Amino acid sequence: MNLPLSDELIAEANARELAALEDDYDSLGRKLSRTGIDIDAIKARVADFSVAVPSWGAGRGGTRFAKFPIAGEPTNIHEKLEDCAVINQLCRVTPRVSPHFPWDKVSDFKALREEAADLGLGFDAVNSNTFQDQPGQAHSYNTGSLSSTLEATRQQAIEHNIECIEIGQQLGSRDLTVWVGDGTNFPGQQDLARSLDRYLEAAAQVYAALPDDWRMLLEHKMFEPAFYSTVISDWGSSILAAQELGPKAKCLVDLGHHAPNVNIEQIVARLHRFGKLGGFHFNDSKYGDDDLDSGSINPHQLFLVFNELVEAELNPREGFDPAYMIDQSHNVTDPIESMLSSAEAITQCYAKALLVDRAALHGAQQANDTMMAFQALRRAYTIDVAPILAKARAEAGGAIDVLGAYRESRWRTRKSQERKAVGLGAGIV
Ligand code: PSV
Ligand code: MN
Repeated sequence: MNLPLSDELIAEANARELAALEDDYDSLGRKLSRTGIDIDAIKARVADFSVAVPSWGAGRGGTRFAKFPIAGEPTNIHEKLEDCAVINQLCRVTPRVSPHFPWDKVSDFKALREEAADLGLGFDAVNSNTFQDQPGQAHSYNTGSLSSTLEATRQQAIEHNIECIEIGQQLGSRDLTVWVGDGTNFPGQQDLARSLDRYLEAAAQVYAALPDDWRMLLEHKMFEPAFYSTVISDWGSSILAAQELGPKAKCLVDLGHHAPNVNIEQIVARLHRFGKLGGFHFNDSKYGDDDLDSGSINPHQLFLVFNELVEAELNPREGFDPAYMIDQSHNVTDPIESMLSSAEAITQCYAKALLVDRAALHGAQQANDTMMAFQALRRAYTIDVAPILAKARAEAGGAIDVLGAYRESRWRTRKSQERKAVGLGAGIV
């Protein structure tokens, strides 16, 4: 393996932090043991946890209005993989990359898989893109894609999704994530029922091309780019479509794709109850699909989502194996730093959810003791689990202080001397 940062740099940085970490870890261990929790057992669960990073998250996303690139940003999938390898080398919880096509298209996917493996990375869900037109494309998606009224356009979208599956097979993926931007901006623009019929009929053809051990993850989104209606607008449409398509179709929850204030943790519980919880796109939002860093606005909601996921782990329904992924747009930070910070926030919420005294919670729920049920969650939420994560990371070869070690490596400055500048213009790629 050929990891991008020097192991010595990480080891030296860790040596400076180790004594304080041991002290904090031991102190937390004593505190947890008073309530019968073995800190090493929690650390082992944390060490097993992982979340994929999106290839498109390695660059500055920009908004509809502008993009402000930084020097040293990756300009192609090879450079994106390098940056993802830096993230995983430091935090050790992001060993897989989720690619997006055609953005990440190369001529030799076998070689790309080997290149990733050499960087300590594998591939996660492949994402199709039928929400933009590409140069030379025969049919525009301006009428939608899988739900377009135009047969040739639907066919093109079906073929693109099938091509993504074929690419994914070469990369070692086993999930196809399908998000369509299909929808309308005006009342009456499309027949709301018939557009769903067309989507279902086309999606069934993609589903039919799935290998036996593959899943199709349906990602819903209530608005943008369509602002009046979207075809797969909410978890209801998503689960109905997944049920109609078959057992390999599951729902993917992107935290930013709901109506404001909706109870996402309840959606998670519902989807799990019906065996349809397939995956997540973690991010945070204040107003809509803001794609802000995970846990930066509402870490408590993230904790409550993980609380449901730990409940789900304890009561698995058929095929419970959600694909965890980050999906963010970094507009004002170094994307590597944002993903390091998000991976930490996500793993912290998982660790806190593991600390919930389930017997106390379930007992209080059964006895209708509202305050004690709430306190069972609150007690876990307020524990600072950072030493558990840092220790698990250091033991796996990662950095105790991920951002400190990253800055010390001067990775971005070094890359700014090697990589060509990315163009201006808006949008994620
Ligand atoms: C759509 O907003 C989305 O969340 C989907 O996951 C896309 O594939 C991704 O963002 C990247 O644009
Ligand atoms: Mn998403």
